[in-house]
Amino acid sequence: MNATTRRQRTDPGAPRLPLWAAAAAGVVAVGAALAAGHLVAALIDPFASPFLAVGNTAIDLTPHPVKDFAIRVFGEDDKLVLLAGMAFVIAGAAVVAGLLSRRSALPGTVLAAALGAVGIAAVLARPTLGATAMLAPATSLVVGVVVFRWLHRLARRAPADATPALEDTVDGRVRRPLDWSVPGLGRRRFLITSTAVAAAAGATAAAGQFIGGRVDVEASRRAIRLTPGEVAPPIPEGANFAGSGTPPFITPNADFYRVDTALTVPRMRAQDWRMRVHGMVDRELVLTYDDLVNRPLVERTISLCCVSNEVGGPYISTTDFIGVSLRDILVEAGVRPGSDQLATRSVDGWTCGTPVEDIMKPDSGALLAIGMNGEPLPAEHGFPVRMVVPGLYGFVSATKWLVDAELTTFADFDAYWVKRDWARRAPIKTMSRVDRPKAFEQVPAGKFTAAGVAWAQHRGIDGVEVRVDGGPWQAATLSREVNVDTWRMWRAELDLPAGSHTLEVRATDRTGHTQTSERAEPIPDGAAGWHTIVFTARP
Ligand SMILES: Nc1nc2c(c(=O)[nH]1)N[C@H]1C(S)=C(S)[C@@H](COP(=O)(O)O)O[C@H]1N2
Ligand SMILES: [Mo]
Repeated sequence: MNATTRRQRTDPGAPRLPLWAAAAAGVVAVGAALAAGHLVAALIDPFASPFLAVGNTAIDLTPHPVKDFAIRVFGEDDKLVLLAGMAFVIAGAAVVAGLLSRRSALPGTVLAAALGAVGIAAVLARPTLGATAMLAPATSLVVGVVVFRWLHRLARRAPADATPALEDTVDGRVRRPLDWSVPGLGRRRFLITSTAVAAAAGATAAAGQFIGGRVDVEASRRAIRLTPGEVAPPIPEGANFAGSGTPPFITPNADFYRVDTALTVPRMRAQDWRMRVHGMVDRELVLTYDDLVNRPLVERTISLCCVSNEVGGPYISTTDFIGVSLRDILVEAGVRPGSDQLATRSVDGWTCGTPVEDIMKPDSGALLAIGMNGEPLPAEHGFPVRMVVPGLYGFVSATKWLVDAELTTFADFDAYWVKRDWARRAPIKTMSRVDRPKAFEQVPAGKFTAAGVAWAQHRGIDGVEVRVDGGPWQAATLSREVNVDTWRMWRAELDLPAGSHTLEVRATDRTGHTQTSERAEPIPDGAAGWHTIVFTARP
């Protein structure tokens, strides 16, 4: 580097790039960096994509009140909102990197490298990624820095092709802002190059997306036929109150609630699935998908629900799970005395801890589930294999994309949500919900049928009562019980004078426990209290 260029880089009087060219260099370089990292990741492990790794790490680091808020406000779109927000922040950082570099490429280079370092840190923080995964964010860092400096140099050279007026030069150097209004060859070269780089980045990202998604989960699902030896009894007449405004007894797979920390749904083919059962066992087992299919398959109707469900919330669904007895598998492995926790891990690194006793009870109903409503599990519900333990909230029992099971103790291991202050043990609380009327609905005064659902999995619902405006409790009619592990519908005939009303509901389970009015937040072990609806009867 000669003395003139050195002076030019640090000299505050040096000519400056136009704003738009500086910003474009930043944005195009960062886009190219992300795209290159995404493509390299697709060849190694799609989770190593710096963009996704940063997103997944953001989810893991988000304090639970924020996560709760995101789930409440954005529901199942929360991940889309996160990705869009990240894209916005990164694009903003890229613009800033460009704008700080109107004279010298140094600030932008440092910022591009810093963004790359964030990607590396995020990939390092992913629990399931090995050392080779680091290639993806490292590629991003290098591509970001190189492309930024290249475009920056092109941009600075551009106006040099236009001959500056004599009065604008001092010591042969241009002293005014680079005049890009002169449509010289150089300006065109910068525009064409940055557009080409942007297009190449788009194609690279698309290739990464395509290659990363090449694991053909749908073909693997389609090839599977599940024929349980023991089928679930059909849902009896009178179990379903859907005509009264409650959900259908069996939730269609597409409507089944979804809660997980996975930014992108893990994609694994059944033929690639292996699960090791190890830890405090007499015999380690390694199971394949064929091993499961060749065991006795049972079908059980079970209501799954999420600990994050607010009183009156939607995170409960019911399905016919098909699977093999988890108890039988643990019996085969031989659980050593002293082991009180089954620690399970998903392919994306999420972990879960389940009390061994809840699985080993002869009537536990715990499954390694492979099917839902006659089909192989949908990818977003854990294909190929997940766990289900009736009576426990999902975060302590329902590992999706399950790949590892270790017998351990509660003293020795804390699972994902336990590390984030949720409870170690979390049986589902007895709960009831009003589905009709809806909050603030206007209904005709006079005779009106209110309806809803109640659940107390593994204990069973024995009664539901409602009361209007704090009056006497009135018994609701219950739907026929399917089994103690599913929800039960209720309905109640009301006689409503015109005006505003409050409707409250409470359930009693088969242990004789009645829900109390005492409210509890979902954290740490599930919401409690009476679902209360305010509505209006019009004359
Ligand atoms: N791998 C993995 N499994 C998981 C989770 C997760 O975040 N990752 N979330 C759990 C929680 S909190 C619940 S409530 C259930 C939800 O299962 P569903 O999405 O099939 O309804 O999955 C459980 N299994
Ligand atoms: Mo959950």
